[in-house]
Amino acid sequence: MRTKFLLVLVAAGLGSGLAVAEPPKGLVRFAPAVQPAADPASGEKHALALIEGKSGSSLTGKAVFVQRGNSVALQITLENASPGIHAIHLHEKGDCSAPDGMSAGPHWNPEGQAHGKWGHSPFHRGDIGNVEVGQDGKGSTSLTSEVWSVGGAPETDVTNKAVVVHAGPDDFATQPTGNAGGRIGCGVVVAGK
Ligand SMILES: [Cu+2]
Ligand SMILES: [Zn+2]
Repeated sequence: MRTKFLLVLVAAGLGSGLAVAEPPKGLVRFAPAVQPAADPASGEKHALALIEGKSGSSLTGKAVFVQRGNSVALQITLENASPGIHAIHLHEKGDCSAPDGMSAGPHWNPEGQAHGKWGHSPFHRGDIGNVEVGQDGKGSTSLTSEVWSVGGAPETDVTNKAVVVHAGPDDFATQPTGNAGGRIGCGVVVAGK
């Protein structure tokens, strides 16, 4: 009888212990859902390219894509780059394996247009433009596009493309490259990060 009474007490104690422990667990699980990589509640879709140095450059950087509705916002930040003006494009192959970045192929151009300057037709869908890198090796640029998607129709989808940084500036005229020189940085655009 006494043993049974103790067991009941122990069971009740365990029960209340669990009851106390459970809510914090639930909160811990719930909290990260407020800002996940891809948020189904807000409809946002995210993609990320981590840019690594190519052709002997020690450049690092990242490109963050966020789709809200029909608009994709891109933010690119570079570090450890050589000071000056550098062209940046989306190239059609999500392959940065080659030491010179050539594995990324040509500019992403699903509409078969001429190379040019973003927003001034004609231009490639991958013609992001130029970024200025300061004496501190840092540079950044941003762009909002209505003709891109994150994971949408193939002719709009930025994922599995490559963000390529060039040694020189894009002249927005020379076909089909903008005469931007070698490839000093490359990063594959990956969805959901
Ligand atoms: Cu390029
Ligand atoms: Zn182009």
